[in-house]
Amino acid sequence: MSITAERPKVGATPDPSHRRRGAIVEWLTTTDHKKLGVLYMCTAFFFFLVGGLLALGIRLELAEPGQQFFSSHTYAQMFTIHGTTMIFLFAAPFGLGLANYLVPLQIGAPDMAFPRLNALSYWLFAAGGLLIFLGFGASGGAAGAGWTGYAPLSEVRWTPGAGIDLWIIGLTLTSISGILTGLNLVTTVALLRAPGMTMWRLPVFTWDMLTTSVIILMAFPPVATALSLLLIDRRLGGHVYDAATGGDPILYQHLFWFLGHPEVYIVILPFFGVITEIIPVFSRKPLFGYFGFILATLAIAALSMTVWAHHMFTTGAVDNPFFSAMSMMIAVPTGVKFFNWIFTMWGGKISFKTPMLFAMGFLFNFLIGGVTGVILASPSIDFHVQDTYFLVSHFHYVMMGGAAFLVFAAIYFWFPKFTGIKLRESLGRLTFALMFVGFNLTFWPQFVVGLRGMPRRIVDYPSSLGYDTPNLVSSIGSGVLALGVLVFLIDLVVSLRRRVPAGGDPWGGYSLEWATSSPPPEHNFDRVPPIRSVRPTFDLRHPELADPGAGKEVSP
Ligand code: HEM
Ligand SMILES: [Cu+2]
Repeated sequence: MSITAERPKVGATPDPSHRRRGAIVEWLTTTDHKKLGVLYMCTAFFFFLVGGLLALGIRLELAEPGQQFFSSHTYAQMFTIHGTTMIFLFAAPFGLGLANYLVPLQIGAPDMAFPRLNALSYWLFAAGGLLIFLGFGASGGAAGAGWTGYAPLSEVRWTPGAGIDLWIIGLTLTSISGILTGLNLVTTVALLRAPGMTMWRLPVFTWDMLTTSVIILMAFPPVATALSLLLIDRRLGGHVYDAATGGDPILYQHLFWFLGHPEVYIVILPFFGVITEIIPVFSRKPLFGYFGFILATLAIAALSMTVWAHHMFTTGAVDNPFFSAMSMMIAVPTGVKFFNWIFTMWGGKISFKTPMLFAMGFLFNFLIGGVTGVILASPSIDFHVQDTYFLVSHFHYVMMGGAAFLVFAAIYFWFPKFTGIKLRESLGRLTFALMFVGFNLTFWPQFVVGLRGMPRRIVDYPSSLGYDTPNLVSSIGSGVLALGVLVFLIDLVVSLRRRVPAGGDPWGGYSLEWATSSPPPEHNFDRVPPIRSVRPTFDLRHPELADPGAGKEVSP
């Protein structure tokens, strides 16, 4: 099947400034999934840098006891906007951006099902992010009620400024954006797969994005509802969360965490997909247990909708044993995935390139994040460490050591596909080393201070409680981590300046995106290769090795 179309030749544009303006307009008005994917990823990464600067400010303040740099009011805005940015404007949208770029390529489609809706999603996300940051210019400053925005703290009586209103509207826009992208991805995978691309031949990343999209469709509407009701309370005289007039603040927590917990999986599942694309390629082996992996993904998705109230153990208003048991059960399918990854590497010819280094760093960090999660799922322990740095460290092991490490793995792996050029391997390894050491230096001490009782969300702490040394180590670690990110930015600049062409398939990839040029043409494929297994590009390279059973149709 050929879907080549000659692009109409546009007459030569003589004036370079005219051409540059033309290129800018083209990017701003694009509906091409690859361009939108790049816009998403660049915007999300920009938010990572801004959120990271806020984190450095926080660590600067906490390096020593005594209040040195920020008022408690400013500090509250910093951790709130840091958390909000990292979760809603960086980690989740980066996964969606990657999906925008990769899913149509991986299934052999020319674009997403609804290209214009796709552009709308991106612009809603960008506008939402902008609104949240505009809060810094509002009277009373940006939102400061934590990334969870719990009522009644976020009610107008306690936080009257416009920062929270902008935060609510901004988050609602990003929620709508997420819902539209979810719809688009589900439709694309359902309807636009190339001939031969059955469901059981979908690359794991695409499977994980399909699953993530379904979670998005279930979890985002409740949070948009929670936030809209909060806005009604704040500005239109509602009393939904106001206990004094018959409202219920616990309702806010239910609605928020009905999204909030699945959000963790909206963040992490795309990156489970990323690592599962990377490990087989760099182990020179097919994925161990494809079916088991997909089933585990579906099980995680289903369970993730049933655990939200483990964030509410201490309210006394939920069924703790039920939510504890469901939370612990998630460890089982997650453990299945760990075995998938480890047995794929087992006996493989591992090549320790930068994407693989980040993937292995993830395995270490995420294991610690996961195990401490099971510990926290026990209500009797949670009662002790709720709202301490133990929890802060736990979720950073999942989000930063987990998801963000795989953002870097994904960038190093697919950058050659996006741009046609390679990043520098030496700088990549240095980035990894600094980030791995810096990350663990930052967050391991937080387990220690957490167990010693240090609460989160405080601008200062007394010096007599054993908090000083771990906090200092943690702040130094965050500097090392930042240095790692800086080396990455240098790598970007150096590689874009002195270009080393990558070719269509620099790593010996397995999935369909490696079968087209780098970057791919506007319509993605001049020819979609025959798809007879989960590794069509591998089959193309090694017809002699193609799985003898691979020609058989496996019905979806
Ligand atoms: C770049 C490295 C990072 C550092 C050094 C860092 C540091 C911190 C610190 C010290 C706090 C605690 C503030 C407090 O409770 O007083 C915090 C809170 C938080 N961080 Fe990070 N963080 C980083 C990356 C991330 C990432 C990648 C995510 C998520 C994807 C994230 C999500 C959060 C959230 C949700 C909070 C809670 C905010 C709140 O209490 O409302 N962080 N971070
Ligand atoms: Cu949770």
